[in-house]
Amino acid sequence: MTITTEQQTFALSRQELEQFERDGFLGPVKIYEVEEMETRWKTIQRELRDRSHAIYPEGSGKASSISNYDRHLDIDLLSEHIMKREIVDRVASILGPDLLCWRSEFFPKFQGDEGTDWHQAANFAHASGSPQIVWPSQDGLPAFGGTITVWTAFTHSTRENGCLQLMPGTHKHMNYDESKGMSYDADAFNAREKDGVKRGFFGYDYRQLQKDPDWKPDESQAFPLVMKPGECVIFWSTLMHASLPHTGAKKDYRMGYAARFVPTQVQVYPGTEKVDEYGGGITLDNYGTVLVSGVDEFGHNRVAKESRRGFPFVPHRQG
Ligand SMILES: O=C(O)CCC(=O)C(=O)O
Ligand SMILES: [Fe+2]
Repeated sequence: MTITTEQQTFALSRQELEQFERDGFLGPVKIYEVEEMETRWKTIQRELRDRSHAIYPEGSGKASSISNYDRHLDIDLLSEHIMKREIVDRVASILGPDLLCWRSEFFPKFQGDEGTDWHQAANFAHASGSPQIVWPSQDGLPAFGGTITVWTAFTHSTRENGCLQLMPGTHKHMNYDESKGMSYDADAFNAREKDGVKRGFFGYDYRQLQKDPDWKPDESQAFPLVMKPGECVIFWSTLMHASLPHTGAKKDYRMGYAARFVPTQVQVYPGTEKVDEYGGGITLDNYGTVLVSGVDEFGHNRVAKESRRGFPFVPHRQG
């Protein structure tokens, strides 16, 4: 009798990889059954309110968008989520086996909320002014950068409740310069229209970062990504992405949860102790990256071995 110990992996096929390279995204990809996601989300929602183990204190008002970062470091179901083979194996196919999760965040849209501005992010200096991820330079030139984002729909995501929009194939050229700086204006929330669509960037106007102030995103290239609860989309943060405003019913809110990954050679928050953005601030005293796969031969970053509630972060082995 032969015993097979082979474990299922979720590595991308060659065809999927080619598609990803061409389009800059892949999805929707099912991670959880709808019912399972709905059950999980109920528990997560309850646990989110308990900040006793969260690494950042609660932000007030608009700053709450920043204090909802990194709850994978204190909520077991989110710790488990960012470590899920269904996610990690796929990201490892793109970035290589040695992988860090450096950020997770919630993206809610409630009734009446504006859509998210069109944007691209390479080093995530856009709001704080300091690069949050820095790739090693290549041939003496600064590397292009970016992170792989896995955005999972925790609720239905529809045209009416503010689903994501993507522009395929736009991930290799940056239309924005993240070092330009944007001005924060809490009053601008839900107050601006851009080409007839209510949009903003959580208190900023992403158009301020345009390399060419006269340029406009070509909306004809965009398509809305409708997703069921438990489905995710995997995309380069340098892909042109946005979301529609929530024009639907009150009970039909949408909740996305983005987990962001980089290979271990990337420096996360280099030289940064405090991050000021979105009208709030966080200190990184309790922050750590999570090694979700492989080994860290670089030692650039603090790596959390377990969550704040003792969930063990045991990296997966690829291959
Ligand atoms: O969910 C949204 O509206 C925006 C998400 C986003 O920009 C991201 O995940 O990088
Ligand atoms: Fe984004």
